[in-house]
Amino acid sequence: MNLDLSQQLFQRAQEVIPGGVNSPVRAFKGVGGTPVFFVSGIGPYLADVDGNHYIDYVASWGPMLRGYSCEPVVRAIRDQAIRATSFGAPTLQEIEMAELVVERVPSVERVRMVNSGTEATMSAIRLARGYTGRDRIVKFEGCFHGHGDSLLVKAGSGVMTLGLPDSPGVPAELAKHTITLPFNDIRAVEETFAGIGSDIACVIVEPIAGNMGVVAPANGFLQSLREKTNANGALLIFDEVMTGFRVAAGGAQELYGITPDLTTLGKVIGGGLPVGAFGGKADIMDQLAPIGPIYQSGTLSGNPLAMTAGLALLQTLDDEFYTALAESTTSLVEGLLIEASAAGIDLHINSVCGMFSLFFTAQDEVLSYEHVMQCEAEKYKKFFRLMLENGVYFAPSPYESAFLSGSHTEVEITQTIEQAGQAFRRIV
Ligand code: HOZ
Repeated sequence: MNLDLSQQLFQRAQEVIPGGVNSPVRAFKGVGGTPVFFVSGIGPYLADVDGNHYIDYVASWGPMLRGYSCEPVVRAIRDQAIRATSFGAPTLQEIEMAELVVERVPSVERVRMVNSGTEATMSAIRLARGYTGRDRIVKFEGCFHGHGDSLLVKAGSGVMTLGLPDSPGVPAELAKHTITLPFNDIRAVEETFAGIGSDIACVIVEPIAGNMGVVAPANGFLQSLREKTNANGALLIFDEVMTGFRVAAGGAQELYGITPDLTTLGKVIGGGLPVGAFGGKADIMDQLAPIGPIYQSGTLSGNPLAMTAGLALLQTLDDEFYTALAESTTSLVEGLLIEASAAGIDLHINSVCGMFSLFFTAQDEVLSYEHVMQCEAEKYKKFFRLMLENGVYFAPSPYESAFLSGSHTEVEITQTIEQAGQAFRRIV
């Protein structure tokens, strides 16, 4: 495969952009080689600057739920761009988006728009601290909630990919308020609450972890978080930046039947444009300025371009869509496992409707950061490179989720399984 132009662009980018990228995982440090520079996408396919084509499983890290260049989204963006892209003032579109979120996401009675998942989680943490009058927060190993200071402690995703410990620049005085527990460890949660429960402002969790690869909640884990936070006057925040509108219309909270106090949402609700949101119970959300004392704001928040694009996408997502997405995920996962077994490769795949991760391991289950760290990341790197060379683009890190869209048909799934079979035989 010829990647000459991508290589040239990466050289040029490194002169003016730190590491040549605007988000670390994109630099391919987790998998080696040169990042691919893309020019266009249609459905499940991407095209790069060198004219190569790929079946894509990154989906812009989630939001391309119907694939690239989704017609209603493109039309909505074009029509809105002609009118205006931003006013910094209220619009009808932001009410329609808020109404849609409130209607579909079970725990949300009020919602505020921001511009990224990071902004959403930072704001939700501030709100939880302001509402409870407490400073301490609990998060889980391997869960990534954006790069806000309080949350960049034992975070997954990019920091795992690059093998970085906690980031310099986060004041120790702030980091000391963040308590990190093992994901899916109910006993650790119980012990923590037994010790300092009355100091905890909130527990924040990805209800399905997606930033150490996909790790679903063990039976009873989310329920235990709900019970302990309720009993101790702490808030429960579900970070549904990845899972919102993806694993079900109402996100993971609908799938597992657990109602958090606050929910953070991200890129999906912008249809691929930069958006985030946080929402929850009315009495908590109404503590925000201008009616409450807790401050949060943003010029581009709720801008009509992103709202219109997001609405256009979300309005296409019905029950049939989720049923079909779950079925194609199962069929791809089953095919990959059959090929791995035929090639003599130890492979475990975690998946939940449209999200999946390949763990090269003989472990029967991958339920925690510890389990993830026991997997053979080197094999993922080889797998990634072989798939890329053969026109299939997976996440350039062993610690990210792969994403399927509604535009992946049997054709792409069969081709992916065939390519994977060949790759597995070469990495034994
Ligand atoms: N770690 C991010 C997704 N979970 C990567 C985002 C990006 O590089 O765009």
